[in-house]
Amino acid sequence: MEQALRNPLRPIRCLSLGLLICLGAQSCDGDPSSDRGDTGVTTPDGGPSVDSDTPDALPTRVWSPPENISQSPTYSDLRINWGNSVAVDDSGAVHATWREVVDPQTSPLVSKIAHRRRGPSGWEPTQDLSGEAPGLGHPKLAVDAGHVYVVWHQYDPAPAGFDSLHLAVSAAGGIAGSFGSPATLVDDAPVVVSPAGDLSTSPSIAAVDDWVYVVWSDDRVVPTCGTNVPEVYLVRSSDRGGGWSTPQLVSAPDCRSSWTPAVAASDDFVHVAWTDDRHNTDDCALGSAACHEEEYYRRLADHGAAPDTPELRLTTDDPGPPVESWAGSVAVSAGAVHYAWMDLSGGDGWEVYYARSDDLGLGWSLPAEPLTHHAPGCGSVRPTLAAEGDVVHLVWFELCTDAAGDTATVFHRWSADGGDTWSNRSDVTSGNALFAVHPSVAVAPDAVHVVYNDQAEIWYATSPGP
Ligand SMILES: [Ca+2]
Ligand SMILES: [Ca+2]
Ligand SMILES: [Ca+2]
Repeated sequence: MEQALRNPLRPIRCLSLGLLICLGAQSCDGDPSSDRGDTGVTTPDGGPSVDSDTPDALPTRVWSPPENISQSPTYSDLRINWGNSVAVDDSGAVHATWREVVDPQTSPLVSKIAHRRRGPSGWEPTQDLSGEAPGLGHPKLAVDAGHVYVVWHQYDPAPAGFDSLHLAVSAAGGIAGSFGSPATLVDDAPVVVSPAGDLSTSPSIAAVDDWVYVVWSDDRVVPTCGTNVPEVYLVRSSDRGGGWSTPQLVSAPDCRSSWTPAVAASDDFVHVAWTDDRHNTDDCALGSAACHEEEYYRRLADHGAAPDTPELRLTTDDPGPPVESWAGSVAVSAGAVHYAWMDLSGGDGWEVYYARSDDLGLGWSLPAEPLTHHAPGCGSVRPTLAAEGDVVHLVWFELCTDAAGDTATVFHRWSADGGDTWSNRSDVTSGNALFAVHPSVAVAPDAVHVVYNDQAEIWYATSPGP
């Protein structure tokens, strides 16, 4: 919770004080235009710096014209890259979920959760998965075995900090009218929240066959710490969301924040990666330059019953002042685990880095260079990954500060060899971005699908081929 003051990227900002600011300025949680690491950055040589123009690289993808899929008079938004806002099922149907803010004058915002399905005949009518309620967080989804699972949190600041996780399930591929009423997945007792406290927020969800997994950062009281500290928890279902386990810890309850958890699943393994503050050497709440964050990973076996690896540290800052690492996205395919996150290593603002394990999480190859090279005055943030066989897709947005007004564009790179080599980047918006942020990507054998948020609407673009 100490990062409430320090890190403007944290999710809770859009659930409390930052709500109205978020709507007006398009620069709240996840739109890190106010982040100190993103202002005034320049490349070392002062010249243009975009993603490398590599000879013989894979062709860049060509995208369909962006399609407005929310088409609502209310404010439609996406946030938080460690869960998926888009997925594609075995039939090829595409599923997107987002939040509709129905009353921007309220705090917490009165919102509802939306889902839309793109079947063989195109986009079907938008479905409301929840009623209108204050404090609904941004939904994330997973699909498998004919089921669609959408999870979100709800934050209620009064009379004390309190929140819960909710889940809506369709057993009929997300077609109209097939979602059941939302069930309460995790219902926290009210927690004792320190002044800028965080709560159960921003879950990530994965599904394989009958199994469904939800991870989230929950700052319920950790008895050994004597206070509330965010740690990563998991709940799981063996029967397609019918029944759920009690919350179990994934990160060590060490009195240092562990959060931004992402989850993927393969066979009976569950892969969880997150950002961890255990290496902090100073008080992050004071904005100390010594604040230290690193990326961590842990595998759980037997469908998440128990960890079968230690917590594996993926990042290590270079000598010198520690730097922030944040907000990863995990995908698993063809025996490999792929992880991308944003990092201030290099001293030139945020860039996206990528790591891979070729043995389902036991050993990891770590990058020497980022996968992005942003333009001067910009930052590369909020990566999400999707993988299909040896094909890996990465999307992110590049946020640029400008006296005439900040801009943001969604970019994409892909790999056909499991992440060894990558295409040059392409602009998913085909030049149509005004302030395009928070992309999410999904892949199927016949197409790759991206959604993103721009100007209070949700936009979709696709490219043929895996
Ligand atoms: Ca809208
Ligand atoms: Ca911890
Ligand atoms: Ca770091």
